[in-house]
Amino acid sequence: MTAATFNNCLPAARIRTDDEALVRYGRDRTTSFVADPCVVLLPETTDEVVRIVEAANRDRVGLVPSGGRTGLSGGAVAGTGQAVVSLERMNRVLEISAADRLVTCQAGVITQVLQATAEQAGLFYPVDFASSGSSFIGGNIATNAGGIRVIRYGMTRDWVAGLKVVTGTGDVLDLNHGLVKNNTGYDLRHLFIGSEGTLGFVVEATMRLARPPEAQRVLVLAVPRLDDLMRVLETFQSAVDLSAFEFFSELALGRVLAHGRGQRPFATPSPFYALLEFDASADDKAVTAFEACIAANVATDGVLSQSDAQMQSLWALRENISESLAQEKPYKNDIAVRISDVPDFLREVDTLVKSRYPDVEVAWYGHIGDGNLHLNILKPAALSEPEFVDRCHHISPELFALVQARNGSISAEHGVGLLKRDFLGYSRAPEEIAAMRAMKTLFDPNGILNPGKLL
Ligand code: 2HG
Ligand code: ZN
Repeated sequence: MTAATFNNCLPAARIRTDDEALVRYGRDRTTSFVADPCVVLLPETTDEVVRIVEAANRDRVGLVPSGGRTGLSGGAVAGTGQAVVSLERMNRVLEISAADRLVTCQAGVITQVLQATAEQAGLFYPVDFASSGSSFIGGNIATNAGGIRVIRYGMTRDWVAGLKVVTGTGDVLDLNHGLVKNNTGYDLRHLFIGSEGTLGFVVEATMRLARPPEAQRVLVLAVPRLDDLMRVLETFQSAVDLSAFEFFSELALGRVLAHGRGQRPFATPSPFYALLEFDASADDKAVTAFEACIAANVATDGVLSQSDAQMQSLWALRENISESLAQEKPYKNDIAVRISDVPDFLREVDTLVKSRYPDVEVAWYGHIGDGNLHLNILKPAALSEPEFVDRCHHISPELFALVQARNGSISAEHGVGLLKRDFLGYSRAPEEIAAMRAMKTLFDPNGILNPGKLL
């Protein structure tokens, strides 16, 4: 395949074949897949995306949609001869309507820009995560990104009121138009959310906005046992509306501290920590819940933020974990079960890991209030990356069998991409996968969109 396929789609300056571009745009944050694109395309309009799709169909070139490339499942890794289509030039906020509480923007708008735009209009875009400074709204939609406040505000899907997509056939679908109520049959919008670029390019989105929250407080607790985390959750949830309920292990915290990205919250280390966020007006109730946790010995210490700066530094302990582990090239697991299954599931996974793989280190953390655990298996220094990945592929089936036994998800928020594609059957039934393939054929009959991902 050559870049010449796209010569009539875009001005030459936005068709890049230089090594710097091929390396930079060819991959996401994963490191174990080979990226080898032949060209990077930088469209500025929906028409240009349509022309790119038409040319790719004619010459059968695979197109890899590229946003902020913060993904952790290889969804934006371009294989040999494939063309990267970066949406970074489609980065305009098009309209904000306070009366509708809606903002319409192009796919390449950075999450933090969307948040700031909402704030300037006295509104609030609540979906938030550590990579919000570089992730794009289009990528968030393509992966149905979750993050740290799902317990209160839900996933990206819950905020998409309208969507413009270019399908694999080059059709432009303008879906739902920002309506609140629209019962006119299949809601195609939801098919494209979380489709990981396999059905179409998200080019524009209309996102819902909310009333800004009141001032928040962050509480970090020392929790002696994994099981106790759920007792802490129950105790607090019955007293206050939580905006976040996160957890992390001492091992995960240790890596953040070692990289100078945070300070120990209490003098005495604890095996696990819970991080809770709630409205400052609920302080008294939170203190009562905290005392109940101490009395029940499910928490042994705690620190409550007294200022915005302290709130940020407590959040840093959790939000900097992924980055602090990155150089150890961990094998990422992003799994979820129902909240009621979490305690037993945690015990099973912990037992499996400790008994079968005593020599691997596991950093535990995640959005435990959503039943979502990030379990990062750390690469022993002595193993090469391919050896390590191969070994983890042996661990994964056992772990995923436990997930499957509880009808859980092998990818709660990062998506399937290349990393989890071979394991999709642990979370989706054969009939579901067949239906997904049929949809893929409908919207992308020549299989040009993000080939090899998800299915
Ligand atoms: C987080 O919750 C992100 O910090 C990244 O989803 C998780 O790197 C990970 O495994
Ligand atoms: Zn996460």
